[in-house]
Amino acid sequence: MLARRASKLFSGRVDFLLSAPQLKFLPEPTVPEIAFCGRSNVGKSSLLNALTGRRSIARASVTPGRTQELNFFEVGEPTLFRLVDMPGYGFAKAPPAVVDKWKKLVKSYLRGRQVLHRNLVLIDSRHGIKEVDRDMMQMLDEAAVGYRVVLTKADKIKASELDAVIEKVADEVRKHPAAFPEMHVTSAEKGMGIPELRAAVLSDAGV
Ligand SMILES: Nc1nc2c(ncn2[C@@H]2O[C@H](COP(=O)(O)OP(=O)(O)OP(=O)(O)O)[C@@H](O)[C@H]2O)c(=O)[nH]1
Ligand SMILES: [Mg+2]
Repeated sequence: MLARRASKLFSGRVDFLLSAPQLKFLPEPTVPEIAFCGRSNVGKSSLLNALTGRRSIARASVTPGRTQELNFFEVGEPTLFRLVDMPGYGFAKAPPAVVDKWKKLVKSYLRGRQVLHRNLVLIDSRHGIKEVDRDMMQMLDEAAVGYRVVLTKADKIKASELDAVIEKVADEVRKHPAAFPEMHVTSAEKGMGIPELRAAVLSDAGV
C-alpha cells in the first residue's frame, strides 16, 4: 500500500544534501525533485520536517525570510528523490535587492529544472490565497509545472472557518490549469494530512 510504503520511506534515510544560494550550485539533476513554495512564514520548512518526521532537518524559524537558499534533502537509500525547501516569497521587509535575487533564483529553478516533478504551493489556512500566491501560481501555470496546493497551519483556526477557507481556495484552484484539483489540508504541528501528503509526494516522484 502506498501510504505504508511512504511512511516507511520517510522514516528511513533523509539527509540534507546542500544549500544553493545561486543556480550554479544546484546539484546534478540525477533524481526527481519535489519543491516546497510559498510565502515567507507559511510553514514550508515545518512541513518538510513533519513529512520526514524530523524536528528540525529543515530550519523552521520565527523570523520570516529565514530560508534564503534552495535547500536540497535526499530521501531513500540509495536516493530515490529530493525535497527542495525554497526561500519564501512576498516578504516585504527584506531589502529589494535581496528579494530580487531570491525571485530570480526561484524563477529560474522552477522554469528550467528538468527533474522537477511537482511543486507544493503552500497557503496559510488563516489567510487564504494572496496576490503573491496568485502570481506564483500563474507563473507555474505558464511554465506548465504541475503543483499541489497545500493549506498549512490548519490547527490555528476553527473547524467552521477552515471549511470556508477550503471551499474558497478550492474554487480558485480549479481555475489554474497546472494545479491539481484536489487540495491538501495540513498541520505540521498536529500531524494532520501528513500521511496523505507523504503518499502524494511518493506518487509525484514516481517511486
Ligand atoms: N501552529 C502551527 N504553527 C506552525 C505550523 N507550521 C509552521 N508553523 C509556525 O510558523 C512559523 C514559520 O514556519 P516555517 O516553517 O519557518 O515557515 P517557512 O515558510 O519555512 O518560512 P521562511 O523560510 O521564512 O519562508 C514557525 O514559527 C512555525 O513554528 C503549523 O502547522 N501549526
Ligand atoms: Mg523556511
